Amino acid sequence: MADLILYHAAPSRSSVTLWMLEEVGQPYDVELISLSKGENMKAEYLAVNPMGKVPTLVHKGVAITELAAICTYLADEFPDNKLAVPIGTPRRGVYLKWLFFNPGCLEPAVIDRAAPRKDPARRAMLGYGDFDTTMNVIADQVAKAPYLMGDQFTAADVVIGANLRWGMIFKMIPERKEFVDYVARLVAREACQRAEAKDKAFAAAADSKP
Ligand SMILES: N[C@@H](CCC(=O)N[C@@H](CS)C(=O)NCC(=O)O)C(=O)O
Repeated sequence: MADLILYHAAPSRSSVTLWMLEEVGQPYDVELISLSKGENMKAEYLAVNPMGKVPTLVHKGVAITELAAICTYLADEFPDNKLAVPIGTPRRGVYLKWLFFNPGCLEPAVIDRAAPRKDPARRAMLGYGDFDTTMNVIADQVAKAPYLMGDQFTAADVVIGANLRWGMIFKMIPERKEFVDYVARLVAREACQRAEAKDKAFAAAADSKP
């Protein structure tokens, strides 16, 4: 058994970590969790992730949850493919900003728009401020350079890029040219394509399971 085990539902947010594992290139095993059959709420899985959510990555017996944390961890732990900006430069701070921007701003902005509150919250109360500003900040960055950290592809592109990609597919994020071009650069990556092919096979296997 590999040191790394991904608890995964195909396709779901854990597909982001599947892509990240392909970028990292270390051996890993996958344990498929069926959300439709409620396997994520069974005691056995709750012992691994008490939130009952995927992904969970287990590394050497230690469970790590939250996809942005998992991607940050993998990039630091396996530095050979230069998917992180190392500690010791202010660029590291900017890199972390983008990793936190997904769960802190992009995802809540998209979900709030998809499931609006009865009484809209004031801009100042929302960590992301407003939807359009959140989108503009990302669009400005990816229009300036191929990746969020300039010429360096990093874990931040996996986290934000995957969200933009799925958000556009589900019509929850506007198909702006900046996003379409950026996502096309990401999808062209071999690791992303490998992850996608594996995910399709995982989904088919899950469908045919009784
Ligand atoms: N904050 C978590 C969210 C994970 C999440 O919501 N995963 C969904 C799949 S896309 C899930 O496990 N849903 C099952 C459920 O809540 O019952 C992360 O970023 O990893």
